Amino acid sequence: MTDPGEAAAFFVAADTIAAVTPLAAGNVNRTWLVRLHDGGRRVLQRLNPAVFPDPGLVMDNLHIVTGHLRRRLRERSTCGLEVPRVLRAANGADRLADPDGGLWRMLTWIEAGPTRRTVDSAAGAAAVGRTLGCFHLLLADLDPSLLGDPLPGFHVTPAYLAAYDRVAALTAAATDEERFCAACIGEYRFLADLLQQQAKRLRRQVIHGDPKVANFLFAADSGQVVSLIDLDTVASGLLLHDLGDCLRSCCNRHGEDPPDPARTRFDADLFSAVLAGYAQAAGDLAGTADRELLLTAVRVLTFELGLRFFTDHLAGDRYFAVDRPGHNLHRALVQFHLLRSIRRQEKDLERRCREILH
Ligand code: GN1
Ligand code: MG
Repeated sequence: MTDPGEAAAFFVAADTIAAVTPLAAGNVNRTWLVRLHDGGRRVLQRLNPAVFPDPGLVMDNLHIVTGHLRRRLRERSTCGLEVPRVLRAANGADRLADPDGGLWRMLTWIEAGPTRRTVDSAAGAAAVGRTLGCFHLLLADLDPSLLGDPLPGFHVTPAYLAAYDRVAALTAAATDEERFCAACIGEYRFLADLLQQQAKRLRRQVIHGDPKVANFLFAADSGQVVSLIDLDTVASGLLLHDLGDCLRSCCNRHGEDPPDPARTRFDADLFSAVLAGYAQAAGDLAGTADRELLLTAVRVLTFELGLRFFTDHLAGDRYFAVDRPGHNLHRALVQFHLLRSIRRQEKDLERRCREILH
């Protein structure tokens, strides 16, 4: 792999660089902060070729989406979002391919407080909801067919289930925790087809694809969200994919990697706050069928992520970066406990949903 210092020096002159240090990592790509001698900051990223089969396509999508967002933001002052800019090297190149198939790029640095992996107040949850609503509204008139598919099969839950079934047929659950996950998948596998079956009735447009809490940048000094980052998965999708994923992330106060997965709970008050914020910003973008199936989407996306983590665990941790053996199993347990917690509160959550998104 190209050294991050070398990659940084492709985009900016080597003698302007003061330091290149790793930034709070995602589960897939690697990210560095580049500090310049003049005090400037840049973001350097390497797109993981093991996950994105065509990283160039990801870059092309990024240009289309950020360009559209900037144009619409100039017209609509109610949504105050900062949009990262793709920077170019002196020779005009916006990307650097390395010999291992990875693709490097440099983006502007967006000034914000530290990354938050969880939301701890209704105000924070409402800010997340408003930002997602703004994001969807700004992209509502971008033709989805202009974007390529960065990750074929992403959010195709039945395909994840089929992949799990193939892996599980070769690797039997061996521990109590693995048996718990396998039992949850048995219990909830009916969820896999529910969004697909209704897809024709649901709103499809350009979506984010990965709107988890850590991708919302909060200002350091106010509770406001200043940006929604990590635009590698932007593509044509269902509004409910984003809403389901955002809610499963936001309403889990202990986060995706807590000490004790069994204590994971789905927080109904945060759920209400995200929905209220979303409705305030997005108005009636979500139609009748989207509103009817919203809680289903939260369950499907929670199930899907549990399934993805557990399958990766059984397959030898090939997709998600791990810190330790069993890390993906631990992450899967969290999602399955979250799913059970949603089940226990289903009636109350359905009622809240009807009241807020009438
Ligand atoms: C991955 O790379 P990161 O951390 O932004 C994953 C998402 C999952 C998320 C769970 C391309 O996101 O789908 O929801 O982990 N992204 C991809 O933390 O698979
Ligand atoms: Mg991501």
